[in-house]
Amino acid sequence: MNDKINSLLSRVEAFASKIPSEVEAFRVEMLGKKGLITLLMEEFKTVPSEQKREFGQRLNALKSRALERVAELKELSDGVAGEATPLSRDATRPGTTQPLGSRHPISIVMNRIIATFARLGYVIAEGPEIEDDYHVFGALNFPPEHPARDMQDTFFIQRDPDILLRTHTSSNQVRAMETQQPPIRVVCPGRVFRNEAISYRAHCIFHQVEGLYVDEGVSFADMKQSILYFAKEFFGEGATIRMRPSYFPFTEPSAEVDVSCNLCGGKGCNVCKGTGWLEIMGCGMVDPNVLRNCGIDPERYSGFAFGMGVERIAMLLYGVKDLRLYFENDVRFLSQFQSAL
Ligand code: 2NL
Repeated sequence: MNDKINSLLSRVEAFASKIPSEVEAFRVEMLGKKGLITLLMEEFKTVPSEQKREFGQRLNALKSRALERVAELKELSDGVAGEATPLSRDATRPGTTQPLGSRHPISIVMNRIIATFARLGYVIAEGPEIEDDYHVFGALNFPPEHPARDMQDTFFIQRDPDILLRTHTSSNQVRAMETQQPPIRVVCPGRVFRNEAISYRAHCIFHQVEGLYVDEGVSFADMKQSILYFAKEFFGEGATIRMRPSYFPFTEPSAEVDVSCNLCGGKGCNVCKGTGWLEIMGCGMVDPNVLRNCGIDPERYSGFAFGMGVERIAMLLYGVKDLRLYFENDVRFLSQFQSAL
């Protein structure tokens, strides 16, 4: 056993070929299934137990040395003349590029909405996602028994009926009015939370952009023209809008805004469900009670406000049929969206 180990060890040390096929043949001869070292390992089982310790250590050293030697020679054999140049050694090969990340489609749409209103002089106002009842409901003229104040519709924090996740970003406009005097022009982008069952058209977390303009003599006509400007900037010069009467606790009068469907040009398609119109936002003249609650004199000032769901607009814009795609972060979906903003 001793002699066999010594003889194999000298063969391992003496072997020095750099030709890949020879190195491989040597590896098989020594370490293959029926290789010399492998067979010696088998033979080791018959060694008397008092010699097992010594031979075991020497055999293991032999095997490691053989593995080491084969690896060394394989490394040196890379690129030897007569063999194909391995890809890893081709210095003229172009480098691998790291794939660039892309912005989330909701961020892209949100940034575009903000940029459009920024051109009309609106500034961004942000605030907390965890809010108190007053800034989300109280100041906005929600009656005490309004269903939005129910556990069914709003997420409350630790059963405290005063602390909740904001259901709209209007709370930031309330804060803007509390801390500034008119003229006020703000847009409030952000995440909002509603206790809803998740489906292709609803999620319990979504994004909103709301806007508010308060000054002397602000009229419904100003609101209509500002929203028309937004629609043309956002959906294209050919876009037109229409308003339908609606109701919100915080505005009077209130309206839903539709934009002409640019997919079918108004003829009717499956996105606009044959109507030629797509609903894009709600709006209205700020209720005098809301202005008063926020420390602004409704006898002197008036204002309009609007709010839109970013997921909804993004679905219309990109023809996405299932809103849940925006929350799954599947790279195959996300990498399809490109943006400059
Ligand atoms: C919608 C409708 C709307 C507002 C939001 C607002 C904010 C203040 C005062 C008055 Cl501080 N109004 N915001 C007004 C009308 C509509 O949103 O459908 N949003 C997704």
